[in-house]
Amino acid sequence: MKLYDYSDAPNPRRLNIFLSEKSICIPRVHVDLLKGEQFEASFKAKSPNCDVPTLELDDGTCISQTNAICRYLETLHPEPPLYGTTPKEIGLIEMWNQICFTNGFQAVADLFRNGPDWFEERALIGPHNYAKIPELVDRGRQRIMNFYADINHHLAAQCYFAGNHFSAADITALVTVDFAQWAKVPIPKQCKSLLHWHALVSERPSVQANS
Ligand SMILES: N[C@@H](CCC(=O)N[C@@H](CS)C(=O)NCC(=O)O)C(=O)O
Repeated sequence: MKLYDYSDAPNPRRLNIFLSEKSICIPRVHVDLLKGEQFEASFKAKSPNCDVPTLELDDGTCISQTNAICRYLETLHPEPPLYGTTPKEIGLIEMWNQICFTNGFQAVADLFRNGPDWFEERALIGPHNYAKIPELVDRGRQRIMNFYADINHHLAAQCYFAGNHFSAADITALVTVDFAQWAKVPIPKQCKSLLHWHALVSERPSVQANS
């Protein structure tokens, strides 16, 4: 197997934390996103959405999309389970993973990619260019603040996103919260449960190794 990676970027970081949790080593190929290597024909043939991470299997099959790669690897390396073992855990982890990606990660991406510091015409990832919409910067910030309040409320009742065990949903949430720090939207002081959870998961060796 080969992993097409750009370790500074948040979605590759999600996968790299997952791999560290499971002690899986896969040789990496660096795709320099700042140089536009994701658009080269040879890479697009492997990753039709021109994004990383992308995993190439030994038979040449390529799988992109962080959650799809993690789920594939979870079936090969079930221990420790990061997508649950009971039907209830599996459903809850997938639910929180989706909520964190949609309400959190995409809000930060909107703020970041529609702002003045980002490349023109690259407001969305993928093979097609889209112009920025400056209004999405403020909306992104509002959505992040609402996301913080919502997950703070959720974490007041439990240690981790889907109960008593660290899971893939915690990885997506952690990377989202750290991505929001790049975008200069810190966690408000009053979100005590969220701050507590963030400190707890940030101490994990898998997170320390990919910070
Ligand atoms: N939905 C994809 C998103 C992957 C993604 O956004 N990757 C970014 C790096 S974090 C990328 O490859 N960006 C390329 C670009 O900006 O053109 C996933 O879950 O893996």
